Amino acid sequence: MSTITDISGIAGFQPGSRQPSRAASTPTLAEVEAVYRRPLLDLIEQAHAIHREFHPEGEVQLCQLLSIKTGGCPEDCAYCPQSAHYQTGVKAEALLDAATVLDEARRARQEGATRFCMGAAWRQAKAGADFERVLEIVRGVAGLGLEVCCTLGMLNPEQARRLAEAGLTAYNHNLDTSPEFYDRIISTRQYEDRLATLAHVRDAGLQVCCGGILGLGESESDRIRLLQVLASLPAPPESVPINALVPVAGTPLERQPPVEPLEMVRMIAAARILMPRSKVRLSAGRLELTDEAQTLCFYAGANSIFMGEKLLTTPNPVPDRDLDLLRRLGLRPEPPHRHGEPPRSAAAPAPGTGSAITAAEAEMEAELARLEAQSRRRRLAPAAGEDFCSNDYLGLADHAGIRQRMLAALGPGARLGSGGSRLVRGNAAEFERLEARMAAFCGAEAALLFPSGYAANIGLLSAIARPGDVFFSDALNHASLIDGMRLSGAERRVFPHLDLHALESLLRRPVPAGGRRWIVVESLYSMEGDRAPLAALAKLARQHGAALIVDEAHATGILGGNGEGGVAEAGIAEAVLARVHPCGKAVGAAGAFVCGSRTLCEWLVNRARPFIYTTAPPPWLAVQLDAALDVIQNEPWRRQRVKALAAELRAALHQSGCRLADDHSPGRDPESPIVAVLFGPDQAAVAAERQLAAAGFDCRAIRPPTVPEGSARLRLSVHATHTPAMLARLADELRRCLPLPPSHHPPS
Ligand code: SAM
Ligand code: DTB
Ligand code: SF4
Repeated sequence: MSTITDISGIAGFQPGSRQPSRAASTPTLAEVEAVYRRPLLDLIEQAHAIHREFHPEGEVQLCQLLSIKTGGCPEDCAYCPQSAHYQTGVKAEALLDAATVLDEARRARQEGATRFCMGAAWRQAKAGADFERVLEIVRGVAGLGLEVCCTLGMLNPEQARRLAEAGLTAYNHNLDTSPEFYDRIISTRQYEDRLATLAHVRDAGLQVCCGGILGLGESESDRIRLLQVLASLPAPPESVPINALVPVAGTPLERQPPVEPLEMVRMIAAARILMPRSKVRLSAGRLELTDEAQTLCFYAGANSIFMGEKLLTTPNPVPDRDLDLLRRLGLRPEPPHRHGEPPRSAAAPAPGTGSAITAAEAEMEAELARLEAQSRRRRLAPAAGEDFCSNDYLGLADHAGIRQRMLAALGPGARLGSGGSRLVRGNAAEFERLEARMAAFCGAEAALLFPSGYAANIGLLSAIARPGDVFFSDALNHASLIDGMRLSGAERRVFPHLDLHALESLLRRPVPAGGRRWIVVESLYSMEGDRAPLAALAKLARQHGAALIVDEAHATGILGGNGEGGVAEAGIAEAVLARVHPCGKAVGAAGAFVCGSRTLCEWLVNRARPFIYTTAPPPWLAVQLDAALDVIQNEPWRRQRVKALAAELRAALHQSGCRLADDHSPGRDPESPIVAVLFGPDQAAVAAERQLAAAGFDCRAIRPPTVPEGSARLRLSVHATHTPAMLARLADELRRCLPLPPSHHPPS
């Protein structure tokens, strides 16, 4: 059995190539392994989703193969009936003449093929008359409007260039298996020889067709490794044939056991995920696959087959059977290319062969595929199901009274857009009135409205601190706080979440001369649901000459007698430099206030770049925020209900056996509207999200890097609009998502 070793120097192209030596982002062996070894149904499901995203639905490309020079090959590929080393009954023949080949190509086109692939049993493409004839054939086939692919053995750069000039679309040159297993199959050439030809093909601007064979006696690790090498080429191959060995009497592999059909499915699905744009070709070995197995291959992402009763020398299903299967599956052959139009390429051009834009996009694709492989690719999806994930805790995003106020304010003459930044033309009396109201509401001297919570946090922190200062930051602070601290150029010292001892010891350490200390926390943590000990923090800040900054993102509207937030509730307004009150959560709208002294707000007007260089929000936002503040003050039952329901849900979840993220937190609040159910592995949280979605609940899995590694969770948020019956049903459904306790596992 072969072992997996480092890939460096193998996947990269040879010195002298115009290509970069490695793709900008290539999957690690562990990542490929994680994809390959996923439970088969998950793997297929994911592959299918990617397939639908990148390829026309229901389309299968039909390719016709023709052996233009059969047998007598000096190479000793152990699977190949055409090798002169073995007695297989395949006779050595001369290169076919151009007219015969073109007749075959015409017939193939008539039968629905859009790609014509020609194979020659050569160690390397011949120089002289034979090569000139191949070029003539390529020109002729390309002239028929077909994609043209050749496989002629090794190529030098000049041959690759001339084939490209003649109109060749792609060159097939398989790596077949892992670099470690290769010498067990072929002794007359090296893996590196294959890579060198692939580099010449790419350099000539040709598409690369490169795949492998299953069933040679390789291990799963070899298959994983082959996938890694393929996905790590400087640009992914546009075409990836996956063959199952056709054992041919006389070859050393004649007695190999047949490949398990589901192994073909797994290989195809993994190739689809790792190389989303490539055509994945279900190639040799289809005669041994049932219709059902082929169906799964198509579902898992195969979108091309070889048609015709013969491949190069071995049998293949008859065309009628294939066409009948496609028809029964509702699949259709890829339509012919319009004559004279260059065949389109599904894959991004290789870096260096296209424009800077396509090269950049190819890098993005590679990185996205990597995220996909880690189950971390995010996708926008329309909202569906009962809302247990938004931050609209009080139900104000859909409040009839607020809507009425807005409709009344949006009558004739109302300005719809602000027309500029606050400092140019975008200021409005409504904003200033609203800021004064917000300041009074939360007991601050002044308030300043930013377009979003993110803008407020980065604007505030980058404007107040400078290099030489030190931020003391809770480990679970929001990304916008982290970004603001980074932008300021000040040092950042991170203390474990809510750990005041650790904070104190960091505060004791010296800061650079003239440097100031800033402590940054959230009052209610968005991904845990626990609360910062604000009074103790204020005390520490005073003792160590630090200024305290509190992000009230999830506390605004929830904490405090009137919903003014955690700082007001703790009675420490005087000890806090700035509070940030985003309005996109319980306030149900958008924008965010920074509340503090008049001096602070004036400083931000002059120095906070996200305030200065942004178009002011539309004036109607001031109306919506004003109306929402009225509701927050006048309808205290909303926050009381949220808290009571949250306590009920937590109790039910504990009873169901769920672990909550704040179970052991010193800041645990049984009434917190944020209830994070811990799953640990990403896949478990994602599976629970899907299961709940199927039951009609919209709950989202939160995965790293948003939360620490190994702590993927479902973050539930409780709303005033929920009912006890809904919560009970949710808790019940969640219980079904939990892994079985050890005593319930069947004996192994
Ligand atoms: N000399 C060319 C070369 O080696 O690239 C000739 C093409 S060769 C026939 C193309 C591919 O067909 C091989 O790389 C292998 O993947 C596949 N192949 C050859 N014999 C096979 C067999 N008996 N079963 C399955 N696939 C086979
Ligand atoms: C590929 O990967 N499979 C095709 C094509 N590329 C050239 C060839 C399959 C050949 C199977 C053995 C034979 O028929 O000789
Ligand atoms: Fe067969 Fe190609 Fe190997 Fe020759 S080089 S033996 S044709 S697979």
